[in-house]
Amino acid sequence: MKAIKLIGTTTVIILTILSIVACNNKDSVSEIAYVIETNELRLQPEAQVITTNTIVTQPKTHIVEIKDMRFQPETLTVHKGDTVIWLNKDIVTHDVTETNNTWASPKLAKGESWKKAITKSDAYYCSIHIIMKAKLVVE
Ligand SMILES: [Cu+2]
Repeated sequence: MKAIKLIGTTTVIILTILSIVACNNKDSVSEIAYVIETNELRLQPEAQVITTNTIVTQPKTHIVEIKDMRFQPETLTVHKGDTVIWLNKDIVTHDVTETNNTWASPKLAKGESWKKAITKSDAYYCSIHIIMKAKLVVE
């Protein structure tokens, strides 16, 4: 019984739509189209809230003086992204060479300087005077 009733209801709906379309009235057709369109389920994307606890600090510039055959300070603590300038204040030429030779400055004569942005902790030395050793600590 339920199936027959359902078929009957469906037939009534179809006949109603057909009779509206049969009118050949453009307004009626577009009204049907409009109703169908507004019955679509539209999902709105949910807003995403992203929380970060990162504290942004401006990169700093540090100076390591090379004098009296030493890097001063011999241990320098920096933040990742900081720049270090090595300034040769000795009367002899020095350089700044990473212990594993991953980077190195050119030879620095008296009064010359060289700078590098620091991304990780590294030990370095002067390849001209290998007893001159120092290190950068990134915290
Ligand atoms: Cu040196």
